[in-house]
Formats: sequence, C-alpha cells, structure tokens
Amino acid sequence: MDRTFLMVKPDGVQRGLIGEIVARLENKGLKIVAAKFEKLPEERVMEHYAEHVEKPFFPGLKSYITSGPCFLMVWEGKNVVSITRQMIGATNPAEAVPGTIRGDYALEIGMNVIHGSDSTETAEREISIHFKPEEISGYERIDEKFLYE
Ligand code: DAT
Ligand code: MG
Repeated sequence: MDRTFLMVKPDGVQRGLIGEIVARLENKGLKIVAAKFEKLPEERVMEHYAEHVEKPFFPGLKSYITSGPCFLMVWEGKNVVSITRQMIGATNPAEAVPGTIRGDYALEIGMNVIHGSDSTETAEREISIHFKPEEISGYERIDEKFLYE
C-alpha cells in the first residue's frame, strides 16, 4: 500500500488545526500509521528541505519551521500521495482552492499550515528521514471492505 509523509507545521499546531486536519484525512478513508509531536532539529530541516536550501526563501522557511513543535505523520492508502497533495492544495494559500486545507486555513505562502510529500519517491525519502521503521505500525481499518473495491 502507498504511504506518504504529512506534517502539520508550527502555525497549524499553534492555531489548533491538528484535529481538523487529521479528521479530514481519516474521513477520506486514509489510514494513519505513525505520528509524533516534536520540534524539528536544524539538521533534520536541512535534510528534509535539501532541494530548497539554496533558495532565497530558505532562511525564513527554516526559522518558521523550527519556531515551534510540528505534528509529523505517516499515512497509508491507495494513491495516498496524489490524494493528499490535492487535499492540501497549492503551495501558495492565495492560490489554493476552497475545500483544500491551505485554501480553507491559510493566507500566505510562508505559513501554509501543512507539508505533504510530492511523489512516492519523495515520500519514501521523507518517511525515512523522520521515522524509524519500528515507529510505523500497520493495521487494518474495520471499514476497509467498504473503502476498497
Ligand atoms: P510544497 O510545500 O507545496 O511542496 P515546495 O516544496 O515548493 O512547496 O516548498 C516548500 C515550502 O517552502 C512551501 O510549503 C513554502 C515554502 N516556499 C516555497 N516557495 C516559496 C516562496 N517563493 N517564498 C516563500 N516561501 C516559499
Ligand atoms: Mg514540496
């Protein structure tokens, strides 16, 4: 089954949006298989955002993402990467359509509430950066026979 890495960023935590975000994903039929609450150490931020470290916005991104605790999760489900990217919405909340998490809960690109892996390869990489294999617990949801044909 496909897996992805999702993370409620410090603004989402401070604004009390963890429950709302988790509820949306659970209601969709996706399955949470790992979660933890932590303030990201700087080295892990560099690794997680390796593709962005040279970009002009990186210093701001780094101080924002380390400004408080994040809620880190692994989610599982068929096509989970593309489904969650759609549920999250465009990177810039000003362009994210209503109904998406960023479209409903954020205004500006520098504080866009949630991170989600953008491909299955990225997901695998990000999961391994943030979680040890033993921190991930597979199980069956009792409604799976009404979610999967
Ligand atoms: P996404 O989070 O949608 O995958 P991304 O990987 O391109 O977007 O960028 C990572 C984060 O960096 C993004 O959530 C917000 C920030 N960011 C991206 N582009 C930015 C920009 N032009 N100015 C400020 N912050 C930016
Ligand atoms: Mg990205």
